Amino acid sequence: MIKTFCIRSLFFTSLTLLFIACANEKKERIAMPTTDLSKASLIPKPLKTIPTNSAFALDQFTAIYTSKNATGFDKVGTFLAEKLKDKINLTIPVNSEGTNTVERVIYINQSDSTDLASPEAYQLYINQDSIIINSNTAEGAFRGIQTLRQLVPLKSNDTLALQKIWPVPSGKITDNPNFAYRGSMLDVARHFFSVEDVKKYIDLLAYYKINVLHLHLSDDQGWRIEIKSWPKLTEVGGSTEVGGESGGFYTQEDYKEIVRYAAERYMTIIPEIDMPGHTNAASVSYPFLNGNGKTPKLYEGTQVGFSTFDTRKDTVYAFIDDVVREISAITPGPYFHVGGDESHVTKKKDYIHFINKVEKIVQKHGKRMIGWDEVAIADVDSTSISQWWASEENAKKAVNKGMQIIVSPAKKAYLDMEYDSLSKFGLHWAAYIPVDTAYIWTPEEYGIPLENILGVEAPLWSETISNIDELEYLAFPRIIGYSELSWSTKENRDWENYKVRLADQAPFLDRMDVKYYPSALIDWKKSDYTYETIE
Ligand code: NAG
Repeated sequence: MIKTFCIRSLFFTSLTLLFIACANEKKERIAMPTTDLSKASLIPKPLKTIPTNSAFALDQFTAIYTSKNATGFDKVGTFLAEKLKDKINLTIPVNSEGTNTVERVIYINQSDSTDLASPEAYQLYINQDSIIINSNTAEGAFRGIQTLRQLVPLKSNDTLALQKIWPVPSGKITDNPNFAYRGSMLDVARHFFSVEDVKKYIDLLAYYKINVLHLHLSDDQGWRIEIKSWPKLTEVGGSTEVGGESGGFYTQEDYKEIVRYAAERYMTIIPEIDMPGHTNAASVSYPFLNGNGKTPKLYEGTQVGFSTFDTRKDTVYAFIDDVVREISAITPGPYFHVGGDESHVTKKKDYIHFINKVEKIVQKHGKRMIGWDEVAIADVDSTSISQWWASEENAKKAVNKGMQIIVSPAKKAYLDMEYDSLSKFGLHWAAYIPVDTAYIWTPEEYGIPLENILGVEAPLWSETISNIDELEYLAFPRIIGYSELSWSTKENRDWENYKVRLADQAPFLDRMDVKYYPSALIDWKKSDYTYETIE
């Protein structure tokens, strides 16, 4: 028999949480299975996990309460309720008052503990009758509920299933990311991806606590974002893509929608306009931009390094100023990526002059410049950031300039590299990157001092993929490993242990209709103890 008790009052303050519940009858405990939270297939692996070997009974008598007057916490609660509804079709009220059927509560509580000083830190306490997520910020709470989502079983055992109870393993998790920057890049220039596709990718990344999506918005083959002062960029430059399909572009409203959607998931969007090389599509639209004085044709191939802006013309910088201004105005994040890679036909001194000038433009519009590792040969500021992808020498130059570095070694972290010689999509100029190679490395092993490492990013170039299924084939499951590489400490990472947890992601990925590269998840042994199906 289900007993009820009433919630008399519920007060949150920044310091304490006061919850007074009174049972109008003595409660009978539902027999919960013995669990072992430390064996749950969580990715990325939390910093510390202490199991207490019982379980929280998630059912229709559960409610979510969030700290009052704490910015963003109510939305985090609603997000959790929506995701639970999607996963197990259970409707859980959020901050509803006056219900007398609540037996168990999930609190999402703003704390001011100094232990949780870093913005993404959280604690997750799972007891028999309550779950408490503590964090100082809504961002930390959001990361915490991703962990909780992974702990809710899709199915429970027969008896509990009959009672519509989903047992959540009990214990205490204390968590905090190792690196603040955990990203993926999507090349929407070689092949265009719709707003819906990008949103799906964002959703998947957020589940694994990735907090940056870098959009490569321009290249030789396409210009993908509306610039109101230079409309031909998209009218002409957005009209095609690799292979000659019709391309596409984001209106500024589309882009704002992507930014809003990402922000709801505490993810920063970084726009990239690649220059002075990789600029054929811009120069087709406005031929004065071109460094060789000729009017180029639209390009549908996959070569790199043949185009450049004219780095000596003032009108080129006036153009760049407009582009950076318009994009910066609709980008709340602190970064603007200027590309800077493979400018093979730009003279070195022109390249340096160009990057120096463009850095000032980016700063004038209130952003921090990021560039591919080549930018370190210019006189860049220590506040700018180098994305190391190829040259160790350039990485050293960046370190000597005091710059922070995003670690994206093509040999390990390029999602467009083939898994092996049988891969359906991808390239292999840097390496074949099977799922284990993608995971078994550390961002620190390349001699970049730890204090210079901002984080890790896995770029997905799109020369060989043209739809979301193909994108997912290259990204999944390797991106899940990059999330652990950037969130979890070195001590907490172990391939054999990870491999089992990764295999346990299959039910989630299937439910999300992700067309992942299969062998890793199908062939490998899943854990005996998967929380997708507690037996
Ligand atoms: C590099 C290019 C990129 C290309 C990719 C393919 C960088 C920074 N530049 O040659 O334009 O799509 O490889 O793997 O990666």
